[in-house]
Amino acid sequence: MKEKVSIESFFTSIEYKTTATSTNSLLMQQDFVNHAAVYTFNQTAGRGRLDRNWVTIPNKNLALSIGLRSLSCSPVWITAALAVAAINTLEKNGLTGAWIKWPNDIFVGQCKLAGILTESTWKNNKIDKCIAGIGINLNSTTDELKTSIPDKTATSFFIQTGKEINPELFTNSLLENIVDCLRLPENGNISQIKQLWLAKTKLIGEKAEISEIYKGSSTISGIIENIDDDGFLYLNDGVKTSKIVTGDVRIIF
Ligand code: BT5
Repeated sequence: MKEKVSIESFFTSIEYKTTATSTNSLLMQQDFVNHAAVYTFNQTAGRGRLDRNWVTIPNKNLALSIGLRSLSCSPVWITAALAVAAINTLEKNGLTGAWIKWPNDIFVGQCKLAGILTESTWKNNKIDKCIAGIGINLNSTTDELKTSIPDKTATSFFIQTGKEINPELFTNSLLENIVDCLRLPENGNISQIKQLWLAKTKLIGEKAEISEIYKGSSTISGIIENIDDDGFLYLNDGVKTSKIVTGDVRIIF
């Protein structure tokens, strides 16, 4: 077991913003040293993958991004570390049953509670900055989410537990868990974080439909067999196994 590292010694800066357009975009523009974190409870132009919108109900939900200069593993496992850390934090605060939906979502049942966006910039064929941002619905109500999010599958900590949570305390605890999880991969060895990730995902062995977003959203369905060390998913459609690079997964319950 590694000795614990405090968030203050891991991050060279932890910045709280009363409002921000997108915490990922903020860190993209900053010339931070080592590791930095930025968070707000009022993100006005949150981004998902493929320029989709990420909605933050003002002062109810968390938008947090971390920026890393040196990586001990590929960005896929940074996303995984954030997801595992988020689930650990939710569990510690009494929300059980949250699970990771590959590649970047946290669900409870069939509803989305959080999403992660990991982006990198490159210099001299090396990653210069890796920015991983997580949006978590904390205290929003069913009505607030229903009126703001088009696909109507969103949920929150409050909806799931019936309890409001102190966003500041949650953020602090999440950052502590993030530091613990980010320190697991060493020299590219991702076995520990992969094991934890696998324990928190429901996907392996499940019947699913996947739309492969970079292939004109063509859809394939079958049984999810595996995820490899590069974070790619393997789906068997009954005839053959295909490698899925990225996509939107729907488990067929
Ligand atoms: C994501 O994209 O789920 C990644 C979201 C990352 C947000 C964080 S917040 C901090 C940082 N700063 C940013 O600007 N972004 C990151 P994707 O898998 O593409 O899912 C986007 C879809 O989720 C949308 O098209 C909606 O259908 C749905 N959605 C949007 N807001 C939601 C919310 N608050 N709760 C649940 N679902 C939501």
